[in-house]
Amino acid sequence: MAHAYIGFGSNIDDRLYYITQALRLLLEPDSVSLIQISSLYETEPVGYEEQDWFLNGVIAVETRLLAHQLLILLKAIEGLVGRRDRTRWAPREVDLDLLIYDQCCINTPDLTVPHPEMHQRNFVLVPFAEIAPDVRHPILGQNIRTLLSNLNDQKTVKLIAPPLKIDARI
Ligand code: A4P
Ligand code: MG
Repeated sequence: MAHAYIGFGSNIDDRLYYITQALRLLLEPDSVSLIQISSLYETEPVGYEEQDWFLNGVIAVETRLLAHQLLILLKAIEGLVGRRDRTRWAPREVDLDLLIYDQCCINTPDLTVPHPEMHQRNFVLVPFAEIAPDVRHPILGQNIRTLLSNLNDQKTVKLIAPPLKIDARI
């Protein structure tokens, strides 16, 4: 079994609905089980700034899927939840990013792990540090707590709700 960390985010319409649906679908098959889920954070947009604020969080899972299989599942769920194709960094119904997969370093056209921007983003590191501060970044060699304390990202990340209770059976 592998341990993986997945970032989730949404900044369109009913953000909570999209995130809840996506996480339910992810945990429905036996191949992915939830270990931990962070609180929900409302976050200022990074990159393209003329868009609504996001809801973001991070989950820890245990899975028998290989990293590429997990990515395929994440992309399929984004589609099922209703994500429409737009330009990169555009607003989205739901975005599921594979942040870390064990201590693997993967660099293929479809998949880069660890996620290449995770260590530069408050909206990833704040929820990640809440649930797994001691996880080591396989390339940078520092844990999540240290990456966060060294990060100088001025973007606002506000804690707004406790962890969602996901019932995969509903
Ligand atoms: N891909 C490669 N590696 C990965 C990975 N580790 N996890 C490929 C997920 N996908 C990965 O992704 C484009 C392609 O990346 C996929 O086809 C996959 O094969 P996408 O989700 O379709 O497009 P995107 O999300 O628009 O682009 P990208 O580069 O993934 O952007 P990010 O990094 O996801 O950033 N601000 C706030 N506050 N909160 C946010 O959540 N998100 C973004 C998007 C920008 N600003 C944000 C937020
Ligand atoms: Mg993405």
